[in-house]
Amino acid sequence: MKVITVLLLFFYCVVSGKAWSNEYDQGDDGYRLWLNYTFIENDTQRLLYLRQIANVQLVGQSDTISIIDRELKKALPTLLGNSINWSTNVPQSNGLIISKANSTLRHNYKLDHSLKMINNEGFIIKTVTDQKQNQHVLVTAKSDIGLLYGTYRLIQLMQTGKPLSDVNIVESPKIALRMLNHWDDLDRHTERGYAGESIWDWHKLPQYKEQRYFDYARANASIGINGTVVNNVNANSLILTPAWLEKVRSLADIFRPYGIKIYLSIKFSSPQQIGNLSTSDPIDPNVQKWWQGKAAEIYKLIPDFGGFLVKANSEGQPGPGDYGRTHAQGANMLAKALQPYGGNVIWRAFVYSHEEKTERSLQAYNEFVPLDGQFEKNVSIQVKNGPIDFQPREPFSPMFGAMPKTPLAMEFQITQEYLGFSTHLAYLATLYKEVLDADTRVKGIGSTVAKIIDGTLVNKNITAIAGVANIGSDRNWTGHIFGQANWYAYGRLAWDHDLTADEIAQDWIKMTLTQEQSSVNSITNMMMRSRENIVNYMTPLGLHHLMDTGHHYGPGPWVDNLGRDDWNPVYYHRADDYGIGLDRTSKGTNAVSQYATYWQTRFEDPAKTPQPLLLWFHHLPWDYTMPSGDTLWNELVKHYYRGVVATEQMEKDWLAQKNHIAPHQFNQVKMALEIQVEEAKWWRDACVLYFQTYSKRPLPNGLSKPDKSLDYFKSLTFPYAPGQG
Ligand code: GCW
Repeated sequence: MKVITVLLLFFYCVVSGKAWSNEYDQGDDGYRLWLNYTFIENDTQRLLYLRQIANVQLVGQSDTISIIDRELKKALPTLLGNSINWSTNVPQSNGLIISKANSTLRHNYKLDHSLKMINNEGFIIKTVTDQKQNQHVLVTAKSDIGLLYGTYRLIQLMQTGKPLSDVNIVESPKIALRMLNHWDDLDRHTERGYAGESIWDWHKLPQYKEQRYFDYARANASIGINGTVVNNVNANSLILTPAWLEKVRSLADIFRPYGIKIYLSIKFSSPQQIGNLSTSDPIDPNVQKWWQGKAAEIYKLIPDFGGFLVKANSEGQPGPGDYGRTHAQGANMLAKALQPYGGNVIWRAFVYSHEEKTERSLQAYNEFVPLDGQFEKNVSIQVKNGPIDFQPREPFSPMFGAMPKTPLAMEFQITQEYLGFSTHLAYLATLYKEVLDADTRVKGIGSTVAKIIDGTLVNKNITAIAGVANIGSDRNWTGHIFGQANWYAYGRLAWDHDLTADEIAQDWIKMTLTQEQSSVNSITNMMMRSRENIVNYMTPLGLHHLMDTGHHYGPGPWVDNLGRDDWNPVYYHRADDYGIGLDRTSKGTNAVSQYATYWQTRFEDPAKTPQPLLLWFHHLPWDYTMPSGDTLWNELVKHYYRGVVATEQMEKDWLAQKNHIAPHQFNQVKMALEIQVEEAKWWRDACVLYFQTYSKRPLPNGLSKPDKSLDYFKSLTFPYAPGQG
């Protein structure tokens, strides 16, 4: 009897993936990410799927096809709670066919038109009827990788309860290089990483291939990420030595069948550091030869190596500027070394210098825009979404649209350096969308940032997008369960920037947390508001860079003693007895001049500047009248308080989901939210008290006073805060 009960219980757990019987069995701990193939509870939907695809024919032979095979064998029986018939022939009744487009398929199912619309990574998912009147779901593509992407999409449709009865999806990625950038050091420290150590255990590579590397590749492939830069842009030249290249090769071999190319961040001074040369000057023939030799060595090991990512002459990194050469001269020297093999150079535009007296937000544009047209065709310039540095909110970088002859890649930050590390719930798809959809107006209405990076506004050789990864050795990959949503959303948007943040959130929740619709709605709601909450309690109304020194953890608006002006928060908020904000109009730093006329006229005038960016562009008196009729001071304070109230609400909303979420996941988020509520108050109180020393005005009526003093907040130190540079 006992045995039967245990067996039944075991069976139930396996099938439902949802029974948590005791404290050691807490259900999903987050490791599975969105590839959570739980039994589809809805009987009608499940039966429908079973009728449609219980017979599967997978055609082809390659490592990628084997991955598809494994994925389907993992997903289908679990999702459907039933066994599936696998066959090498066309299903004799309704079924699923996965096959590259051959002439029979083209002819039988009239695929020619659809095939013309997809590129090599694209896929078609289509309901078709064969001569015997059987209905099949057909997944087809031009390549095995396309089939893999199509398979993941099919599984996603099922995980999210979408119908397969009349499906007709014809899709290709809108951007060619969809990359993750890991800021991982070779000693496993991760710069701005908050999810444990680096996932790369370099010491044990090349031989020891952790399961996590395969799971990483699988997760990325499932959302269409096809490139990864495995080491920090603050690079260590060791990565290019033979022993390390062997390690890199080992990872590249794992990633290849998942369609992921490996890239490396390189140190510009490598010829001196590891090549025994006396210079790294890009016009020196020996330096050029050294890089050519290095490229040859790399491609021998990794024939599909993606290329180099370069941070040069930025924050102390070496670069062509050390020899009086331009970024173009530096990038082109590397580009030429990679050209014989089809590799790319991705050169970062994140440069600023405090010797340069121009205000920081102008500097990247000033340095790069004059070089437009001078780069080799395999170079793209990677630009951070805003002109400063991944703040909770920034305007779009004026570089987008200003270099029509140069491919510009987007750099987003997925890791939450300035958004509460891995304890604050910040769904970043809303931030990404805000930037991608921003209309630069450089070529009239509709000149969105997305169209500039995907090459539709001006044709580009290379289209690319990068996300600074939030992945680490933590069991749940990203520290915060909701950090997974940002990895996921980044991938989905890199593939298709026309998706909405809302629909991506819903998919992610259904695939990761719960299928219960009321829960999905409530959690979507939390996610959609989460980033704005953070803006409110950290940097409302266009304020920015108020984070504390070095580690960027918590508030430090008072910091004014760092070696460089532009590392000090006071440089950015400029609070004084008169008012607050940085005047970037023509009367101030004139950063507005870098935008198209449409935006110049708006940003120049506080009444026309979008309110969320007000203090980014203007220094305004404390009594400035806001559109609400309130004073600027009152509005500012109210935003801070609103941010806290909304965070408390988010906590309540989460607690109400208890019965719908696996206990382990539920508790992780609950604990993080407790921290977040505390820290939201900390941000609010520290900032309000500090700004009050200038405004000298009382808090608006009805708001309770902070219970700690400004001195208390100033006294806090965090010597071992994670992720420091
Ligand atoms: O956001 C800043 C970070 C640095 C980082 C730099 C960059 C990798 O504080 O840690 O360095 O940007 O993007 O290069």
